[in-house]
Amino acid sequence: MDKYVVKRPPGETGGGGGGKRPRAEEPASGQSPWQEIRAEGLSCDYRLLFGKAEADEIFQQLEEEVEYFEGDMTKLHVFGKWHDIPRKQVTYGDPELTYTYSGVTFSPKPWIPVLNRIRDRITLDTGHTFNFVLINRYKDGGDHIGEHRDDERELVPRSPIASVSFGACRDFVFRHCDSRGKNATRHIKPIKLQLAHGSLLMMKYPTNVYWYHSLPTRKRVLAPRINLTFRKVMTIAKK
Ligand SMILES: O=C(O)CCC(=O)C(=O)O
Repeated sequence: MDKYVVKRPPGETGGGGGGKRPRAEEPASGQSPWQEIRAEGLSCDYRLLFGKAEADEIFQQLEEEVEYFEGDMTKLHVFGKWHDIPRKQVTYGDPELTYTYSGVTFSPKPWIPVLNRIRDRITLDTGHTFNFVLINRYKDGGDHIGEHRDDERELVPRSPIASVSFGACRDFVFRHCDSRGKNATRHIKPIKLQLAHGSLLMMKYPTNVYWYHSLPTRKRVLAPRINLTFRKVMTIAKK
């Protein structure tokens, strides 16, 4: 199977039900209907969570209030070598939590009001709660994130990841684990989405078991983008 499906609720007009690249229109205010993105082993839901005016305001607040990691925290350990990450990054969350990503263990900074505002909105909208967020800031289309899965051991098994985006609309690509690189055993088409300003992508189980995702470089994109992935991390009692 190399097809995926974008479903809209019955009666929904405009855009049809099988578009390949879900790109949300911008309603004057508030939310758009959910688009269900389904393929073998992939289950995601996408919608505009914030209308333009609110998304603009939140983007500005994030720019003013989020403090990104500096120094050694801006490096990644990949195949035995340290690299500067091609974007800015930081984690916020409940005290005591830690999260290891590409060889680096992150301790979250304490929650700030703008992050609680976004987190509360996601919970209101989806019923899911989150205790941790990883924030990535891409200054322009040269900044990117390589193919990976969000399958860290610290995550609560089967919990969804809520990915909220502000700023420049960027392409986001899912690739099935059997269809990667020279050793691919199957030909499953990648799934390409565009993540718009104020949008929410819910990545549900088992998406991160079978599918890698990336945000590729896009030289024509000149504006910044901020992405926040809200996660549920296990709290382990300290001895
Ligand atoms: O910026 C994005 O949309 C992707 C971020 C991401 O892949 C991650 O936080 O794991």
